[in-house]
Amino acid sequence: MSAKSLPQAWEQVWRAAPEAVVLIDRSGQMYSAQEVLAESSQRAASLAASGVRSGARVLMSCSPSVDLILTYIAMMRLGVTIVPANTGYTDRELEYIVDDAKPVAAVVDEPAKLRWLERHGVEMVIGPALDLPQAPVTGDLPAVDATSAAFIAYTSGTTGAPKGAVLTHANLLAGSQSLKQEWQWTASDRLVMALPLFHMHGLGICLNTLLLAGGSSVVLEKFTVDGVFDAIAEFNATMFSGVPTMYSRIAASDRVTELASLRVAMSGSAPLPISVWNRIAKRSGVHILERYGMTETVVLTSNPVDGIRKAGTVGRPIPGVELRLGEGDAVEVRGANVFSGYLDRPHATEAAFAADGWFRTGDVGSIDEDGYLSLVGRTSELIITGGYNVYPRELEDILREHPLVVDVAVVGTPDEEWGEIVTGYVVLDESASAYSSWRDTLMSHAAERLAPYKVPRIWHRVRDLPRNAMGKVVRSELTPP
Ligand code: MLC
Ligand code: AMP
Repeated sequence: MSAKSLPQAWEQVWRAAPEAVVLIDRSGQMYSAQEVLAESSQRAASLAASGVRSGARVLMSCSPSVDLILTYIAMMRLGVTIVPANTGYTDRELEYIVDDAKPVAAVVDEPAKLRWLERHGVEMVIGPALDLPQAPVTGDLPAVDATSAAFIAYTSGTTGAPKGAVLTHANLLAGSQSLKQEWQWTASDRLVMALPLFHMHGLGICLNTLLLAGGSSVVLEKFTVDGVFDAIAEFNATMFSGVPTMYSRIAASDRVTELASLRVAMSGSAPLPISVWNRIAKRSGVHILERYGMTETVVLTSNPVDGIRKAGTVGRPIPGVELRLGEGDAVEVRGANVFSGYLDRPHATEAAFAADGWFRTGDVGSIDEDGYLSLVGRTSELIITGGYNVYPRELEDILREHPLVVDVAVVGTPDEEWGEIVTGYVVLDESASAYSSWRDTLMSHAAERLAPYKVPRIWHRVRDLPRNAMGKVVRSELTPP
């Protein structure tokens, strides 16, 4: 029987090969398919007995661990709607998501977050090991509804405030099925996972697909170059997936040659600089496979596993994805992987789709004679730093609240390691001249309200901001004084 949802497909894979290794923690402890199945059934039973049932929304914000993955699998099998959230979010950012998605429960690993969520009315707040009373496992879990929401993943889309992109079980299954095929992912593959498990890259692209392929994963709590190479060597890994900042650090390491032992190394979430791609190719012979995805769509295009990988391109549409260039070369897509809309935001959802139903990605592209897509720009002012998205508007609004700030514009300064570095151009109040530490003052103001990766690292004090006739800041004309 062909599966209608990812958890159903995973179960079929685990039942067919119960002895296969699925998860490996850093100490080398291995978890087989039957252990994953039994443990996730147990956790699903405990959750259900505690009142978390199919359709319940559960916030998930933890650093990566095998324990977290077992709880995630249990929630997916139960039909819970998962609301992933960055562990770096401040209370203010978390409050927005809690108010918007109204989760009934939360899985978090920081005691301060736990207490904060309890105070904010989330009924059940638990750790990733699910410290709940054990409940008896009674029979198989009912199949989850393929049209129900599996993730509500917050993203700002092309503009405006964060919105919850609703991805159904059918969307996630379609995304992983086409990736499995495109990357020829098999049960003999072993992935080194060093990505956060609260964004599409780690969760929806890597973890979901490796479980579907029946492969295994070494789970690292944090990315370090040595940690990744040690895990590749110790556990004979075949795959690694990272963001460009990780590859920039890998390219600078003497161990870069060790990439050659992998079957394939993938990059995504932000543009991989051609210089980094070339340096890795020259030093290790490895051609990094770059692909392009989005929270709303899982993966859209990929360079090939067999065939020519072109640096600076994101390859061709993967199976099941249709792609076209619309007006102004805007990238538009269609496919079973594309999300169903933003939570409770009919206007934003309507604006995100063209009249004939194609999703507007907000990226601008060009397609070469072999059909490879290059992303040449964005229709929004989005900044991507180290694979995380930063929206200038959110920061500008917060900085404007500070009495020292008369006017402000936030842009990305190109950087080989981070892709872009968040940079603030500020017009300061006259009184600031007497203030030698205005930078520190503004940085603390931002850091109290926003996740660390959003805080500008570069600051320029300017007399005024270049504006067009409409009064809009002309970002392209912003240059350091
Ligand atoms: C950490 N810092 C960042 C940052 N990550 N600053 C800007 N941008 C980032 N991305 C801050 C830290 O808080 C710290 O601040 C300082 O930088 C140095 O930290 P570090 O130890 O050098 O950084 P590290 O912890 O190694 O983190 C770098 C990283 C991480 C690349 C490993 O950013 C990361 O895991 N990125 C992956 C993001 C991701 O998963 N994106 C997927 C989105 S899904 P201080 O002040 O303490 O010094 C998507 C769809 C798709 O886009 O297609 O994939
Ligand atoms: P997110 O909203 O976090 O899912 O980020 C999605 C955005 O990341 C896309 O719309 C692109 O702008 C960008 N992106 C993802 N992969 C790539 C890539 N390989 N090259 C360039 N940009 C990318």
